Amino acid sequence: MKSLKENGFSADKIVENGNKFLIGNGYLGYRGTLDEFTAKECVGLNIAGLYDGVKGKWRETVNAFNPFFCVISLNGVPLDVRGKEMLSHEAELDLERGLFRRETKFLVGKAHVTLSSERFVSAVEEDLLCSRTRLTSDMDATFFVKAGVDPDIWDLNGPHFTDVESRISGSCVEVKGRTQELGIPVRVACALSHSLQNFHGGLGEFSVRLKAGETFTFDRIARVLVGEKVFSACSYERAYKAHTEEWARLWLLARLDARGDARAQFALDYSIYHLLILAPKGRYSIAARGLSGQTYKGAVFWDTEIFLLPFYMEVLPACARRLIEYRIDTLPAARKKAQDYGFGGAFYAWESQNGYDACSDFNVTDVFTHRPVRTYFKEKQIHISADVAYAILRYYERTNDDALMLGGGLETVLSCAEFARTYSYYNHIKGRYELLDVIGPDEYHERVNNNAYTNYMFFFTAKEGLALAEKFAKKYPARFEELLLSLPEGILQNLREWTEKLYLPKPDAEGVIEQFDGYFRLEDVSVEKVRSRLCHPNEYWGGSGGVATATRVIKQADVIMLFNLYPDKFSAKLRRANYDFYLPYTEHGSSLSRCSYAIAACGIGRREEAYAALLESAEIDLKGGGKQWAGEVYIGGTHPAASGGAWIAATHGLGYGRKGDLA
Ligand code: IFM
Repeated sequence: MKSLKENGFSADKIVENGNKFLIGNGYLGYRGTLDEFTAKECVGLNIAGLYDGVKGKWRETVNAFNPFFCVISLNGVPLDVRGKEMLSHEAELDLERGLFRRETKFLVGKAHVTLSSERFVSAVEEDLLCSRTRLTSDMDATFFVKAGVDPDIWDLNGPHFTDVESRISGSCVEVKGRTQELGIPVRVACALSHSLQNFHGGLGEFSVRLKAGETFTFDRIARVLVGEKVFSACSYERAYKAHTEEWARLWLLARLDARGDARAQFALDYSIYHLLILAPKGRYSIAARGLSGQTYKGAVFWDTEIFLLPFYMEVLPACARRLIEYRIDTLPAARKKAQDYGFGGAFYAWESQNGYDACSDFNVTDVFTHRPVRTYFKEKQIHISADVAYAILRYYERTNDDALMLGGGLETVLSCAEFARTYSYYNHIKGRYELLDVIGPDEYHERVNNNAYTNYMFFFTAKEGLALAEKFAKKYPARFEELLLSLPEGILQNLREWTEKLYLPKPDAEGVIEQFDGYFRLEDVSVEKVRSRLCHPNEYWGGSGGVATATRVIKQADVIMLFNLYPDKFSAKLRRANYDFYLPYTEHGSSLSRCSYAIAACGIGRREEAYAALLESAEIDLKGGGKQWAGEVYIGGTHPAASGGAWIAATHGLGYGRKGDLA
């Protein structure tokens, strides 16, 4: 019953629809492209947690070889949506079953031909994906089918494979290669229901003679095999049954009822679909653009902990645990990053690739000079460690999972607090600790002092971490003593003293908390005015010389985020004052922003504003919204954080309300 359908074909929408019609299973994501498309049309089969770097380029996730390439021709005319012969075309994303379908009608000579295909990435077996193609004609005809595993794949910063080889054995085709950087073997093997001839470079062909009205069916069962895994085939029907049964189970757990509001219902269903196709199956996490491609290097940001985790905690707790484990697993890397910069504790990667910080020193390219622009996200967006700790604390609050806390959770929280303590300066004149030279969630203002979000978040991290330490010391004294051995001596006492003296910016006379020291002194100008100063539509607004840098205009919710995460620590009056103050200055240049305001609006009784922002967030990928460029860097793809944020607003905001706050 729930389906996204689109009629007609427009070449301009190829990239957008690749995102919009994405299918996946947490590990693999197959873009919503058509069978006859190749790398040029951004066909992508993205693998979670598998990274490769090509010399001189950004390291990013790897796209596997394409097992579903297929071009069918009649009398030398390819059945291709882009040809003159195309009569009608419909693409469908079946949200209920996690299936992509297309049906295209062609007129070739006098023959009316219908080509339909359906594909899914198995919700049960992480390396499995299946496709079924059907062909009918109203006249007797002989078709030529070209298919196999296409080694020509889309990459932003590839090619990622060397030693690419293909082979065929019976009706099973295989293309294999090794990743350039680490030499990891990756094979895509595909069992076809018809044997290929003239096999070359992963592709081959066969012909099929059809009588008028007869249907030809062509199945492909493929696996993406990383490392030394072996291929095993199965029937399309069996895989389909297991897959659709699992989707039925997932929807039983995840379904939300929008009470007859069809638009909100569909937008939420679509958001939930995207969250379900990202649910991790192994020890990897969720990238900022999900499995839609290599944007943002396929790296994991704070998006996962702050915007996605709540969904998994409620709907798929085992996945939530995996997301937390990912951060525990990468604690050694976070400790190393802290050490490399001269600090203690754990400084998490701003853009994590299995712990390695993929964030470049030059994350944006200037549209005028085409030169890389120095950004300081990696060194200064220290709030990432507080965000990781926050996620662990909320997970524990929800689950009471003592084993996880003893198995690294508590150590991580305390290490994150310790990092902030060692990062801070003691201001001898003011008699307080300060966090200087940081970047808050609003990335347009770099290297600021005492960002309210950052200071408060670390304060709460330390406070909550200490309270838990006390609890665990009593409950598991021997284990706790052992745990202390992996932490710096005196950590608990040091953190206690630090929290007492850490500077927490207080509201001004109007009840507004200044985003960072000196923010109120910046040019008081509207978002529209700043926009009017742009000389190029893709110009970067922040950094040292951006149009927003010297103004109050912010990229995304910042102080407001703090209230969303700790609503009970700040009165509704205060939250209202800050919402009214900061909203007009917010450009929403990040897809994390609208949903943050939706959540905030829920908490202060602004139901209509909340509803509008929730819809904007939930519909971002339906409408192909969100910025596509940061300077000259492509940042398009799906927006999981917006989906997760919309879900939070719907369930914790509009759905249930917040304690005593809704007017
Ligand atoms: O994590 C976000 C960040 O807050 C804003 N820039 C994009 C990142 C990935 O979504």
